[in-house]
Amino acid sequence: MTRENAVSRRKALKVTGAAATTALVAGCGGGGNGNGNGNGNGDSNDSGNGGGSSGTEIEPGTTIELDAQTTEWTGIAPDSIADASNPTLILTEGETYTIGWPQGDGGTHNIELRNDSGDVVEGYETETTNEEEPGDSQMIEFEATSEIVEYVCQPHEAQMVGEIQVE
Ligand SMILES: [Cu+2]
Repeated sequence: MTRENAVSRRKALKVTGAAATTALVAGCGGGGNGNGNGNGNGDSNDSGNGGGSSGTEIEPGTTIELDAQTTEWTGIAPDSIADASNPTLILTEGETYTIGWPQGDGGTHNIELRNDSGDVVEGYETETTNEEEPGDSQMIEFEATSEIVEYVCQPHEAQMVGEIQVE
């Protein structure tokens, strides 16, 4: 199983279906021809990606809802990110999504999508507000591009920050 760790995290996340095959091949050592059929994929979700580094694939068109807590973004929807702290989102390049926070803790928050230089991408940002139920005013519709690497609350950028991986 150590061989599996050599696979880059990104690739491991991307090819969950093939992961079983990879492990099977790795297990064959030098002698085998590695043509196992790898037909079991029932365990491909959640089991292999330990720690806080795993991401969640989000269906194109999904509205991603977060709860703006001063200490973190807490996932609300879809169910696959419910209750997760600063969930890592895996999106498909060129597809459209909506992200934002329909509820918060009354602190002053916004949401913005940033590139790896820390700059807002394509004007994808909202005005800060301390409303607890800001509704659509804190929702952003955006196209997933490889430029986008994280979603951030500007006033709490050290705590309220989550990774976006576009593939
Ligand atoms: Cu905030």
